[in-house]
Amino acid sequence: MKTLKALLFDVDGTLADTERDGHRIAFNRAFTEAGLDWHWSEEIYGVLLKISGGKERMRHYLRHHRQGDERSERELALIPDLHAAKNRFYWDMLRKGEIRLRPGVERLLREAHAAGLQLAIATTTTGENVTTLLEHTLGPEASGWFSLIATADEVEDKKPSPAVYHYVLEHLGLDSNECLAFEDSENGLAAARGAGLSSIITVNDYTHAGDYAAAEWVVDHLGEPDLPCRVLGGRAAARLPRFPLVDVDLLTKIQRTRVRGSIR
Ligand code: XBP
Ligand code: MG
Repeated sequence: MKTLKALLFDVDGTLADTERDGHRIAFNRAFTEAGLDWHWSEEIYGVLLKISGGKERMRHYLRHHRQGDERSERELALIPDLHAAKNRFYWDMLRKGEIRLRPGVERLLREAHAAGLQLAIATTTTGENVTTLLEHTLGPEASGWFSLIATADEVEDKKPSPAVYHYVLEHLGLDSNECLAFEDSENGLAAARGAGLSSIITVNDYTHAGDYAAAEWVVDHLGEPDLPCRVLGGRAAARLPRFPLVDVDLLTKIQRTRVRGSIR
């Protein structure tokens, strides 16, 4: 029987609330620095988040939110520089410790690593954003806990494309039945599912209203001993009701139940 061998983690919104209080702020700083009158409110950013990828998101904003603006075509050419500036501002926030990991993330990473499970990252953001986040939340050695960090630097097609998950499975040499994915959004769930993976969804303020019926387990966060998670749904939820937090024991049960086919 296939056993659980690896946990695959999305980054933005899953490891940390990097969107509203991280990338969004950094985008706005880049816009101001460039002398642009663009501003992404919390509300508009929630709409724009349906588009994966910061450059793609800016392109979408220009095409769909500033239609009729004759400057838009000229401004499209600014996107690569704006994206680089956004990342500089974002790294600055990470280095200052302004973005923390979500509840249970460090606990689960440490527990899984100690239990001999492989860890991998599957994200649509770029590599330096991931390594800087890991370094400034978990310490300089934390990137080394991961067998593979797969990002937009390696895989061009962004979620909901399953490409990044296919890349991870291929490079780890694992079957989708031997892994579980951690995601926070509909795009992320679709990407994981497209690669045949089961997912645990930790929703956040931007993603809680999504449709996660196809996920195994949907929670508000991974949970801590003094901060139990709230189970919001998922196909395994009714069968495994007594888990106050997401740990290796629970994940092993979810994976076994899935492989035996008793949930599907
Ligand atoms: C989230 C994204 C990214 C980030 C910004 O990726 O869609 O675009 O919002 O990062 P994931 P970039 O949830 O897969 O981690 O500017 O580097 O795209
Ligand atoms: Mg995400």
